[in-house]
Amino acid sequence: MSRYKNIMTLDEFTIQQLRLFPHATGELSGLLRGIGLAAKQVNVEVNRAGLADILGAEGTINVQGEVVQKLDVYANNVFIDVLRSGINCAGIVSEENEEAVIFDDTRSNASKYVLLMDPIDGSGNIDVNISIGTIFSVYRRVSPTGQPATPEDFLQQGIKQVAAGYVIYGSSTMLVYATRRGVNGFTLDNSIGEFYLSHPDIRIPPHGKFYSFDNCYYHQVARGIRRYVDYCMSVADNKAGPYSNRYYGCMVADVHRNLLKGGIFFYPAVTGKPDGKLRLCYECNPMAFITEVAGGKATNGKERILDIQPKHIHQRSPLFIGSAEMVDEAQRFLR
Ligand code: AHM
Ligand code: MG
Repeated sequence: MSRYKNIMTLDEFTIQQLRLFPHATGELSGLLRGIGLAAKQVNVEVNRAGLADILGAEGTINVQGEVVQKLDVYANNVFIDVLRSGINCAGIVSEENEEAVIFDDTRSNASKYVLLMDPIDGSGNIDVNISIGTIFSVYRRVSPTGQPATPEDFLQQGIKQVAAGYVIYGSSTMLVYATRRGVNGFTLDNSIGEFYLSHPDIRIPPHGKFYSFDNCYYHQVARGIRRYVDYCMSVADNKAGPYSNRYYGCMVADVHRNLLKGGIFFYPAVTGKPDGKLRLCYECNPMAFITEVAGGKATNGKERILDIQPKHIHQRSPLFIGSAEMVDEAQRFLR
């Protein structure tokens, strides 16, 4: 029985979803519950991050006699360990690992899913106690089950995602995930360690008042983008504006706010970064999938993000993402 009357936990929700499909095996539900468990473990460590100096710097031995790890390394290990010991994932691609981590044991090889993730997004915020996130993306393998996962399993177009989500470690910790059926947000009740369905069926407003862009790049972007930024700030040209600027240095936090309130986030090509900064497979694609299911849009400026065929697991892509009308508006300036 739920602690809050008529509010489901993450586990209850995934099981309820499973019941809607009589032929479902429960594997995706199990994988999502594993992600929820890993997120709770990371959350505990995120909450202690401010004590890092007391507990010891990276590489030193802490009071428990353990080697202190950087939070992104720690989070990476937690997600890999939890999903490796489960039976619902055949392997993981992570921002922290050069190569895919293939689990290659009998139970994992039998799984039809693989996962891609950025264990800590916005890692520059860790030391200053500002929101950070975890991003994940789930695909059905293209290789046959019963064998180890292959590189092709991880190099699929974003449109093929089965589920995608993020965890935001903020003033509250939330897990938001999307399947084709919808986007749902769960808030962690720290006192009992359960995620509760706090934001059912999230829909992104078609227009909003926020633009999220690192203005330090203003002089390093294409002319069309400069003109679009001018438009965002304009009082005369922009009838709905000027838009307020919000930029946390954590895409998860920016996209999350825009998802709930309406807005646009963009990280375009800048001088020295011809493809921007963000990674296609485990940053742009999952956020694009969530945003599209919620009714928004995501493009690299020329092409829909979810249609891009990845060539390399760590490749980068420019990204314009958010409220549908605002992404369309931005695109008019890019042409
Ligand atoms: P990270 O995964 O190494 O933290 O990098 C991704 C982050 C995004 O969350 C954020 O929007 C961007 O990098 C900030 O970069 P910049 O400082 O160039 O604006
Ligand atoms: Mg990141």
